[in-house]
Amino acid sequence: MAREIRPGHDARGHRYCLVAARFNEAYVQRLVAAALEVLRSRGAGEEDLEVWWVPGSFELPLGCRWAAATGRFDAVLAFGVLIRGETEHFRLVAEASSQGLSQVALETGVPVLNGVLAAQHSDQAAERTGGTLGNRGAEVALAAVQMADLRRRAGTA
Ligand code: DLZ
Repeated sequence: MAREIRPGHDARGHRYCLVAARFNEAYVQRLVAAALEVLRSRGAGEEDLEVWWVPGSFELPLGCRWAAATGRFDAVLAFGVLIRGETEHFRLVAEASSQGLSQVALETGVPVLNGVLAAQHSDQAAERTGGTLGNRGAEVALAAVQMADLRRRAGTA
């Protein structure tokens, strides 16, 4: 019988760092609040939760890298909201942020979850931060709990 490892949904005994971008902060606050709620409901204690704020989504990878480098966290969650504007900047920041986050995860071995929302307009951001389409922060937090658990079970933590 093959050894099968399925991640659990228990956050007890795991530490999480939420790195959040202040740009479009009203929406990002909602992602962070939903993520914290999930982590607490799954058993994470207040002493196991930290929230670090960076200026914008472009700065998220470096903030996450610093968090991962402390060795204190079982998972790092990045949150930002990009709203398409008139300029090319939206695409550049979105790509840099997404690529940077996966690079940090692969280089450090610490799970880095991508909670950056790229929206066409503010209505779309509202729908996905506690509106009609749920809250992306909650989904990302649940994925973080599973990755932290899998990492421990696999013996790589
Ligand atoms: C500059 C900029 C723009 C135009 N749009 C956003 C955005 O929609 N969401 C976001 O998180 N950050 C944005 N930023 C800021 C950049 O992420 C970054 O903080 C600055 O370019 C400074 O490096």
